Amino acid sequence: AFVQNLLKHPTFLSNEYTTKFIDTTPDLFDFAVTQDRGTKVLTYIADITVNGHPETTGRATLAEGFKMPKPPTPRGDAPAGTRTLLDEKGPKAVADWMLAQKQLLITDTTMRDGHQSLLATRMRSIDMITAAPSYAANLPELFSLECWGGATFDVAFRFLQEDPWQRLRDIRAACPNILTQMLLRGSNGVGYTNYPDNAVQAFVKQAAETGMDVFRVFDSLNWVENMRVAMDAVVETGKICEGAVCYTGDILNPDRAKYDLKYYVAMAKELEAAGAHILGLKDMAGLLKPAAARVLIKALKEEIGIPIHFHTHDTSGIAGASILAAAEMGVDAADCAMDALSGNTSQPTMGSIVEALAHTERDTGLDIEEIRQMSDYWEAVRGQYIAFESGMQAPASEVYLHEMPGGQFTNLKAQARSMGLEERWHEVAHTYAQVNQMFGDIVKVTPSSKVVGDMALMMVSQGLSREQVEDPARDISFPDSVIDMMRGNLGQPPGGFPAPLVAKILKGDAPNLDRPGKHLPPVDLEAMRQELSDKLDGKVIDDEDLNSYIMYPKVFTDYAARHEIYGPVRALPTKTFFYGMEQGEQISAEIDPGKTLEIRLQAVADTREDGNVRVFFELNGQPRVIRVPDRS
Ligand code: BTN
Ligand code: 3PY
Ligand code: ZN
Repeated sequence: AFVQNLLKHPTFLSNEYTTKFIDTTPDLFDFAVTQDRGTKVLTYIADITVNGHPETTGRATLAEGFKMPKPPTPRGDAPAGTRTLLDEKGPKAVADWMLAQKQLLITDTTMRDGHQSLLATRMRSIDMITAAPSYAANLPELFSLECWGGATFDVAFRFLQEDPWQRLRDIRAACPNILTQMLLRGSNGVGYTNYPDNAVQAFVKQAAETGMDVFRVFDSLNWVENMRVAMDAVVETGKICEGAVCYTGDILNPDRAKYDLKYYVAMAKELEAAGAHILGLKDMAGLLKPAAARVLIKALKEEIGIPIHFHTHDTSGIAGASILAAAEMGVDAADCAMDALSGNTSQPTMGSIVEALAHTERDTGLDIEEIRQMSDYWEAVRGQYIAFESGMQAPASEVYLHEMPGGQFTNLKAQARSMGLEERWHEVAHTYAQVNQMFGDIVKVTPSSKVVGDMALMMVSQGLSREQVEDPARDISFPDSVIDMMRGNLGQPPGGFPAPLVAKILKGDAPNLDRPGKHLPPVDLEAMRQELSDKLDGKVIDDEDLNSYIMYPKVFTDYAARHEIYGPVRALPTKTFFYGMEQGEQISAEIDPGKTLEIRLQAVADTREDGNVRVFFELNGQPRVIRVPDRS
């Protein structure tokens, strides 16, 4: 009834229909949904086949002769790995083991930062879960799989029409022996704003229950005070707390004295004292040059007693050298991406780091042949996401000027393009650097990086200079995110924000200098559960749904509404999800363990006068006709 209703709705039949229409037309939901899941999935395929996917239409399309990605065959059962150690002996034992052994431990970021930084975070769960058993059997020497958190959480709901919790649960089940790892933005959770303490605590607890092992916790202004709630919550779960220092500036450059060696060592000590099992060194923009890495890692190894885990980005093209330098000075673990999803704004290339360290004291113990085979799989996977490639052709030293995080770089470039500023990209980059100085030289990482980006785009598009923005006599309409940050809603950077600028932006209002969470009332979890249930026709709300709703109320309910129409589209192959099906094509979609839909597209009829198209399928051998509006 719902879909019939939807298909007949006048707005739906016009060209104006988008997902927004469903969200803004609540009367569609006045009718009980009776469609079975097979019909829902066919409705999705029919719609995409007829009308195209809104995100891939007009973009580069799959290469000729594209073949479905096939993972390497798992060689036997999953042997014991790092996860086994955590399960049996706990987080402290993992940290001690990291310190005690010689090899450079490697985290694979392909399933999180790799695609976040190269493919706008669009990688779908099925492509990860398909590879997970091969990781478990063939690459059990990996320290961890970074596969969750950062931007993956909201992108899954918003753009991929799938549930990130289910992704985590499935990866966990398919790869039980290697640690899973996530990126947690401290009090900002996996969002862009500070949440009440109990929301952060509930989220961490749920993530641990669903399958997360290593939580890399950071704060976007490097304010340890604002990390404690999240760090304590992780420690409470018995999982591994990696407290991260975000690296910015250049410790060897006397002109950037604000973030010098002493600053980083002091923050590392604070994190160790705060209960971190591991110290994360999070170089989100790839600014730690090899010589500086040598100095920094040497000092940290001397000054702290917990293992050090180095994360960087290859935007400049020499981040691999920084990893090797860090390895030489005894860094315990480093992040790499599988070759096919490495380099440029992503992490350095795993196979090359493994080769570079082979037959040295820091030999990673990873099998290069297994890496090559796994990378072949990722190469085929990447081919499916060609519509989301950024077009970045080469590494660039300009990153040392603008200091944009790898995950932001291509995004901001796309944003600049959409504002007609594409030819002025280098100006945007320069302005980004000026805004950073104007804000007092701050750490730039989600969400503070977004604030700097918003301000830079605004200045370039309005032709404003830093002097004009700072001029007390000149009226400036600042972006909301800038006002919010100056109010103190993301916390405080070292030394605070420049007082004259704060006064101008807040028009004399006093900023909040306390930890933002101190003044946020706790969320009433059970009231939120009830509210969500009411919005979803009395559905029983589990803790995963509740935590999603707390983090992203509208994103989650929009997802849930679309889920009613399209069903478990997560089970579709990625090619089908983005491009629909061809006549005569047959696919399988396992919508539950053991429950598989065999789908064959027979024909697409001509559009009728009423604007609808009939799409003829065979579903598990039975004919099915689906009507969808032609909006193409
Ligand atoms: C998305 O939100 O982009 C992913 C879900 C799919 C949206 C479907 S695709 C067909 C229809 N047309 C739209 O513009 N949105 C829905
Ligand atoms: C994120 O917060 O998503 C990041 O990747 C920051 O580097
Ligand atoms: Zn990163």
